[in-house]
Amino acid sequence: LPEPGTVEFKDVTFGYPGAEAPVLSGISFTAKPGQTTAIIGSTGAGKTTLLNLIPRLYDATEGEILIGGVPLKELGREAISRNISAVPQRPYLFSGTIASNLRFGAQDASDEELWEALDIAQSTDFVTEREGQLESTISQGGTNVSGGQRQRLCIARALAAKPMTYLFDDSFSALDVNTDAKLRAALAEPTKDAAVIIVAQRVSTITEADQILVLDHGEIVARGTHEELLESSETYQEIVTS
Ligand code: DCP
Ligand code: MG
Repeated sequence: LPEPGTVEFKDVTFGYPGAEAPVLSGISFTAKPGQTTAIIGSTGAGKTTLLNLIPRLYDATEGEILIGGVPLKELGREAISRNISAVPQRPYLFSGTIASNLRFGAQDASDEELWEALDIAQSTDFVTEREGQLESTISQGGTNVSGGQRQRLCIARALAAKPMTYLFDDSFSALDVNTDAKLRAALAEPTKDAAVIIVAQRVSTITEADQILVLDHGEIVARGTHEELLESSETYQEIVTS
């Protein structure tokens, strides 16, 4: 059996209910623990759709997705939410305290563990400055924090759950270059044994990935490291220079 946390797509096709054409076709790849798999492609290519199939927001129309060698459908909801943390493209905070937002998926986390997650997510400063700190209140939808702060709190929430698989959907886009770099460096240690899948718009953020999948109109048109793709893929070259 593959290692726990391994994500395998086997010839996956997916179409939204009622739509004529599939949004994803013939998707096959393996995301291994200890590695970063990046997915890049233009808007509408199907990146978010692909990620959303992993925690079963939707089910594949054809083909199979396995986690640690077990088909998703046999794994059960509870195991899926325990093992996978997803930071969605539009990160969402609930009305409630920062602590309760961070404990979504990590009910047993101590305050100390929450502060550790906040530290990695470059959020210690702004949480410390808020009255009540961990107990300070987030309004519905997180409108009383900035977009970048919301993004970082959702990253901290994902870290607090200590999953085997991390899904980041364009999760670093609202951060300035400096914070982005610090956060990514800090993520290396806590995610070192996990399978990490990162969707990105900017190539600059994924050049170090172990494998990059280039998605175009719902198909993987090229794959490899940054250096390999610069040589082999015109689509990748276009993304790099755009
Ligand atoms: N789509 C749909 N119904 C939804 C979501 C998406 O019909 N509920 C369609 C719109 C696109 C295609 O599926 O044609 C792929 O959408 P994605 O959101 O998966 O695309 P990306 O994530 O790649 O785009 P972006 O980079 O803009 O986030
Ligand atoms: Mg998307």
